[in-house]
Amino acid sequence: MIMRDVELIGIASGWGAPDPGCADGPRALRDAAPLVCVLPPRRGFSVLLQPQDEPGETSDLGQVAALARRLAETVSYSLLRQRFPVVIGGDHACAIGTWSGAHAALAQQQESLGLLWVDAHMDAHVPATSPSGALHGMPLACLLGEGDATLISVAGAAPKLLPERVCVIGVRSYEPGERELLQRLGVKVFYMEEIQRRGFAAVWREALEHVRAHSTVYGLTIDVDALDPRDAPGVGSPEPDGIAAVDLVAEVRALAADERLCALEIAEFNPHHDREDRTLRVVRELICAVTGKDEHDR
Ligand SMILES: [Mn+2]
Repeated sequence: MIMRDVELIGIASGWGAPDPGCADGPRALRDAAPLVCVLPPRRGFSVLLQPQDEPGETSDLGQVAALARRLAETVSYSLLRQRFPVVIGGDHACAIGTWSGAHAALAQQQESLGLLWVDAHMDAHVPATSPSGALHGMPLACLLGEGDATLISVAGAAPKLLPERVCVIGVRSYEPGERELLQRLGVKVFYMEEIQRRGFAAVWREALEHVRAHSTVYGLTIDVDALDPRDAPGVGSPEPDGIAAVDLVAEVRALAADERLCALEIAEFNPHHDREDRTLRVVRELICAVTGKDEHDR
């Protein structure tokens, strides 16, 4: 199991998404039964970052960039103290902060950062290709050094990720522009169709081996919408026919023994769309799985 202390970091922001409801994800998780696998009863997040301005006071981009800088500092500090950060979004624009911060800390230690990106979408738009302009559709492009100058330079110069160190898994909804970007850069994408054909475990193993072969340490970012909406309906952009929650939880549990896994991020949990706390339960299971413990262990 993970031997480092787990540090739970919440980011209560929906500024990157058209539906801001996932800002309430961290609080919904905190207010549910205590996460005894990670935290003593009633201890909440180590850090819960919230937007400092009211809607309308600044631009979405200003808010997202300011939060990304604070999150990057928090994650970087956590890693430099040998902790294992678990970031709970918030919309997936939080990935800009999480992995820019991880990159900054790891570069100081002469480590190279890889990333497994589990998502129904590619999150690889730049402003020119995005039909909606929503920033939660852009974090992977930003981390690869493509897009808005403010966002790509959070916590240091771009790029934070090299294309060969990244795999995207579970994709089934995207626009041509972002597909072209990932193809041009050479990022490996495992579509849902391939997962259905070969099985999740086989595809996961290949993606993991690819990321491990090209980096010294790696992170895992999970957009909850990668999962099948029957298992995880509490998201802003549901897409049918996704990954079975039980499959992903099993693979995350297997990673708990890997010292090269440096951080976990779970984004886009929107409690307002949840049904019977299904999504809440999956998020809790994923957090406990990465610690190698059960929900009820102490
Ligand atoms: Mn996403």
